[in-house]
Amino acid sequence: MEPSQSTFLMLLTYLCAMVSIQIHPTIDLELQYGAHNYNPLPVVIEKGLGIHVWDTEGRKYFDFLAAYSAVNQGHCHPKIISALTHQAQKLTLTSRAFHNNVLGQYEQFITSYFGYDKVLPMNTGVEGGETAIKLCRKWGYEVKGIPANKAKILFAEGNFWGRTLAAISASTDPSSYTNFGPLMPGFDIIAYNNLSELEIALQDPFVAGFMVEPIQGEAGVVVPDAGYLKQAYDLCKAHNVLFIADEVQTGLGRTGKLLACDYENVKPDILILGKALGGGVLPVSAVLCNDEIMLTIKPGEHGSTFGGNPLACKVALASLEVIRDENLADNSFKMGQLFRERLKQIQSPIIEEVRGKGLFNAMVIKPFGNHKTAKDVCLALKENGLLAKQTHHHIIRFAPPLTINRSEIMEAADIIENTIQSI
Ligand code: IF1
Repeated sequence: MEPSQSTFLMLLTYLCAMVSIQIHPTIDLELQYGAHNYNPLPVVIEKGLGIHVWDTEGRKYFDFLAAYSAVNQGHCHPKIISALTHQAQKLTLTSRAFHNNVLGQYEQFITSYFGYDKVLPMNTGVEGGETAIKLCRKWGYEVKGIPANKAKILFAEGNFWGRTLAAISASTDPSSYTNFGPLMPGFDIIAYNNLSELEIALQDPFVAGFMVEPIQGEAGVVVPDAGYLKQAYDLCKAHNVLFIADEVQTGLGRTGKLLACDYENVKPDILILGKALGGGVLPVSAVLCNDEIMLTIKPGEHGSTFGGNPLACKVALASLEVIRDENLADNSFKMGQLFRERLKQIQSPIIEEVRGKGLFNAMVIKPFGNHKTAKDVCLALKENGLLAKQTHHHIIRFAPPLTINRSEIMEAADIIENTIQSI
């Protein structure tokens, strides 16, 4: 976004706040009393169930963002809500100072489900990323033998894994890191989907890990070439470097497989999960790896107040059982195929590309009218009963809950076509 545009937007926001224009009482309160760290679509949601949400006026929408893939199981899934409410009336938080009767059962389930020796439970996705980096560095020093404080971790251009100082230190998006410095050292950037750049970077013996999204989400659902993940993994193994998969957004069925890495039978050395692990009701993240890496962290060297709390564990168990028992990955694959085929039939001069895997899709929009962008399409979609969010001005992400069925996905595609044609 140009500085002048952002200044104008800020001015407009403050003007609304100052004169308290009644856009909507709730929006007004947010403008007046909340940080202005988001610029949401002008819709106030009051209720969610399955693939739909309703605003305060009772209007119904298809939710095609699913809270950035944190609601893969659909809003307020009965099994997940039941797990939440039952546990909430029994025990919610003990901290890790004491054991609780749920954590071990959850850890056994999730490590067996994904095939790893151990799991380190955290809360948000970015804490999962931070945890993975700490494990990778520790392993780099204590197992690989990298000299103290010399470890490097590679990231791909266009990566996004959260908002902490470490996450923005890896970012290549100025809006993520400008004026938040000094940034964290030891992070090197290579082009995404570029094996020769990776091979060159891996010549450095101080590289401990390569952390990468199997499909880049925030960058605009950027799908790498077939074979990239497997060849990147093999290159990392050839140089004794850990392959770290950030599946916070692509995992848990979103791309049509349980994990996006499954498309190439890649088993990451460190797997990061988040978002839908909490079933859309609680922040739950997890870092999975085998003992050689996980046991480099000793008691007292990492953790968090809420990490592994019994309420989150019960919710995560239910969230994973729903994904397994309702075959959500398979449904994501089939509905995604249908959806992309349907969108590709839309004849419009403003559509540049439709891409994705499973129900993780994006439409690239050419600027149209007098500098109208993807945001204007999203505003029009909202008026027609479908909520989606643009990323980087010209890309619309379409990512509904994975429970969507054939008639619903076709109805949603009709809304998208009618909206595009009406613009
Ligand atoms: C916001 C974006 C998506 C992620 C990947 C880790 C995290 C995320 C691949 C951190 C989080 C969220 C952040 C959220 C919006 C959303 C987002 F637009 F910001 F970039 F999905 F693409 N790895 N992504 O996508 O997980 O700490 O947020 O639980 O900041 O508004 P988190």
